[in-house]
Amino acid sequence: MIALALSILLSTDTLATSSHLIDEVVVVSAATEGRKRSAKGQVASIDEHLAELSHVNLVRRGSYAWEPVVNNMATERVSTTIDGMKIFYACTDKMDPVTSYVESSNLQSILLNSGLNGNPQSTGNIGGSLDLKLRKAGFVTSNLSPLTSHLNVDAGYESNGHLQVYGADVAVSSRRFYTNGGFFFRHADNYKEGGGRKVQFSQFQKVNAFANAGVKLTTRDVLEGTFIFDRATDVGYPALNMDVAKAEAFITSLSYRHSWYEGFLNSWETKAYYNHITHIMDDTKRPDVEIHMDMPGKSWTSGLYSLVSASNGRHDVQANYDLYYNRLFADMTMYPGGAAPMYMVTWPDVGTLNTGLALSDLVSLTDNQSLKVSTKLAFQTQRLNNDEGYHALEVFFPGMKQSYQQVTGRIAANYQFSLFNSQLSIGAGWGSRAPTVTEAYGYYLNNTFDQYDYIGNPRLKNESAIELNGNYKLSLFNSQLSISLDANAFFFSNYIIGQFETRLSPMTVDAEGVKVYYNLDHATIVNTSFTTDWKLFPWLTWNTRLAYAVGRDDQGDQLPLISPFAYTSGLTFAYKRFQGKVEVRGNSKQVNYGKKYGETRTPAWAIGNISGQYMLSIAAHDLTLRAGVENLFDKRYTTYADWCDIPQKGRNVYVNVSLRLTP
Ligand SMILES: [Cu+2]
Repeated sequence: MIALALSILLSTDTLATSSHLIDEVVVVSAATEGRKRSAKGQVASIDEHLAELSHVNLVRRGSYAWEPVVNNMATERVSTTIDGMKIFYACTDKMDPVTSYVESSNLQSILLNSGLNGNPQSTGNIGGSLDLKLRKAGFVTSNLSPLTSHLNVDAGYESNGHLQVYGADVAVSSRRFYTNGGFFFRHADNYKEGGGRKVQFSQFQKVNAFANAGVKLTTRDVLEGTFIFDRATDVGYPALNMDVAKAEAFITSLSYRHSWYEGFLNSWETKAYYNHITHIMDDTKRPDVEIHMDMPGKSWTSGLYSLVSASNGRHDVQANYDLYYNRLFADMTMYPGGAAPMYMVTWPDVGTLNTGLALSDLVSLTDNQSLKVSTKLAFQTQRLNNDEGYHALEVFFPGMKQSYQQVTGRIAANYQFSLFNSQLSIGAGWGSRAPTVTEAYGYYLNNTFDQYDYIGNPRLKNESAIELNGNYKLSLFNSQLSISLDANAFFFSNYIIGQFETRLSPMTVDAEGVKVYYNLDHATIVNTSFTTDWKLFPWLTWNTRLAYAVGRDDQGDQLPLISPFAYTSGLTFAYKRFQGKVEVRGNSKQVNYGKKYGETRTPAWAIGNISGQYMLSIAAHDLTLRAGVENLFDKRYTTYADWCDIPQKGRNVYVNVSLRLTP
């Protein structure tokens, strides 16, 4: 296990991940034996790939752009980066998590660090961090062929919502140079819930183009550039009052890497990046809009990081310095019939300058013991650049400043011990986060989940948490059966959540009232899971996973959006080039739900899925055919994470084909 961890860390071109039990990877493109992967292959959406990670749940507001929740913590407590680049969403209603601005064809894999013990290049947060690893063709390393090239073509169709997916990309590599790039297109109409009723405003369309290139300046020096353009249009959000006319991202980076092939130092990579996001909401297609609104949002981020990796037989050290500047601006214009339009600034052009230093060391103590230690310290300055927005907020917080400084940090250690057929991992950490722009400076942001208008609070203190985690894995019967138990607990101080403010009245028609973000003295979130993986026969594997979580505030009341008891059980068959799977997944009735925070109880549900895959190779070309049925019995159901209880998809039959041509 440790040897594997070291070999992965030492090769700079593969995933820079330790195989500590707290880390998880889902492979997006190209099959890698033994790794998690969506049954739909590379045609699956990013959201479907994320769903394969056991620490991840997804909040749905429609059939597009689901919000990843890690360890039962949403966006505020999760860091998401693209190849180490910081990027911030531009919607005040969380319609566009960062993961919605990439496509499966852009990515090699998604790496999850659970909790506070993150890798230095993912900026880290209390709940965990997701790093989306870009797919780069890479240089030719063998002497057999000086030049290689591939052409990938993907096409997919899903019956429910007539989802169509088309993608094509090319890659060319030599010893000194590589480039790859391609296009991706998705289009879906309204989907049908179980029973056949159409869910209005659940359509979407997305186009994506990407390009990467690398050049070896010397045998030790590499220059790499990446570029992604992503545009979603006509995206419906059945759980919200508005849709999206356009959500567009432009993501680019340039990096320089020096490698050493002997000695303590391995590599030193410095990357500069820039991205911007434009998000335009649209309510013109909704039938009964009382007051039409325009609500655009914008996010710009530029930054750099410089990462040094070093190792000897005992230590694997990484040090990362990072710096970024982000600007977030959103406003709203309301058009009441007959009266003059009303204008307000909802995110007051907040400029955030953040800089930090992170260190990690994976120490091999003995052949069967290792210790991973990581730490980060960051300084942040925020300034409200829009005077109108600043003065509007100042009415509620007299004497508030126009700029704020925060210091955040984290430190964590994880010890892993292997003995014969078992592995034990225990860890502890402390970390803090600064309030988000919405939590600190948001202005009358309507939340359809509890029907309140939310106002930010510039006087919030940083939230912090102590994390304890443990994982035990046991292999039995010559490794044919593996059982693992996983648990983590987060003890928060100054937990940030919206609280009802009786003195204020709402702006949104039909809103229940106004909530302002405050710090709760303490809160607790505990996650547990139990997994078995049993190879019954060489051709048949049985996997089961059970998960249970609890979240409590300082009064002992339930926090909202905490998963009820969840289970998955599946049988995977493999015979020659064929692979098939049948599975059942479901949730128990939501016994503990955040009633105080406007959450309603979700009933129990269970669904069945089947999928199959057939691989064919002709000469050097590969053809993969996949087909399956989701929600086999067309059950009408909604999960605890479905915003405003919008129903999930009914029965869905899908087919897709991936072709890889190697001339
Ligand atoms: Cu939006």
